[in-house]
Amino acid sequence: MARNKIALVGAGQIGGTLALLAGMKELGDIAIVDIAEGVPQGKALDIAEAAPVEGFDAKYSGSNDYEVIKDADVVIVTAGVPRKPGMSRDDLIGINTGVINTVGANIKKYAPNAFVIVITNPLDVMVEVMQRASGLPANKVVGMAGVLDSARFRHFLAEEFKVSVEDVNAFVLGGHGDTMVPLVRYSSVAGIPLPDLVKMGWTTQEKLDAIVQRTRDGGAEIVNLLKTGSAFYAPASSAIAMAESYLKDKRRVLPCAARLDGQYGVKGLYIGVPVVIGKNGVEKIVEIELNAEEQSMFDHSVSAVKSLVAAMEKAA
Ligand code: A3D
Repeated sequence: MARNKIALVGAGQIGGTLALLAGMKELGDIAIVDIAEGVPQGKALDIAEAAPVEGFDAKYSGSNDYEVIKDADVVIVTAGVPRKPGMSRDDLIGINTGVINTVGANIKKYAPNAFVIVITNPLDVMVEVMQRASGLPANKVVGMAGVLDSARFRHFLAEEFKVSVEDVNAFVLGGHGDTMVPLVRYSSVAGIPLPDLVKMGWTTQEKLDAIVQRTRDGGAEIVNLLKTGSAFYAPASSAIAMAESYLKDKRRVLPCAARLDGQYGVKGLYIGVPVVIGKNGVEKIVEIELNAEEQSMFDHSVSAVKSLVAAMEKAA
């Protein structure tokens, strides 16, 4: 039985971490492509040499030629530039649109049956560019952001409550940016919703509001600490969870940037919503009920993403 093939476009900080995690989880063989000469080859060889020590089997190949991604089952895209301190994700739009157009054309040529996960920022717009450039159906092209944003929310909540991260569930909707909508009402500890935990005296509304804001600013917090790039360990873990759900047909319910077709009153726009990921890619978009305040935050996020798409179309 042939192993699955995972292609990684971009061999930078996230790409290298993805390559290690995919191998350690034995998700399949790994092909890495990047324009930087020697980098995909070097990372592929370095990780292949870790495999005997860690005890996993995966074949690694690295190349500057897109042919290496041929017939991949999953393609995870991080090619492009990350932001530096003081930059917003949106400042990356011009340069990364060109990169994603090239990557999309190569996915169309070499891996037209793949499930494609985009990580390059500004996320909600880049996943739109990818779907158009690759011509793949919208259920096979998604963006990674919500798993990361909700992981950050879960981490902060677990610290506040002094409980295991495993018992904290968190929900984040909307675009990946300052307008993201952490949904307090749908987030819980062992099934107990956060508003109930406030009533139970586990935390205060002020502390919860501060955690929500820290979640929104989670990416910038890491950029300011690292100074030379953005987060990469947690983004890589998050994309691997999405790839694993597809490859193993787990049907996990994960927040992803998916193309809406009337759900939440939005049509033809990629934005973060809970989806079921199984062997056909996005198998279902989960539409939850929002109260007036949540709906207004979501609408605000939708307009922010819409104006970015318009800016991308104007620049193209
Ligand atoms: P970095 O370490 O710079 O890696 C990017 C790689 O892309 C580099 O190795 C480049 O050589 C390569 N590259 C550039 N242009 C091309 C091209 N045309 N074809 C192939 N490869 C190319 O960045 P990173 O890994 O830290 O981040 C990658 C992207 O992910 C950036 O756009 C970040 O902003 C984004 N990011 C998104 C999230 C989300 O949650 C959505 C989180 C963190 C980072």
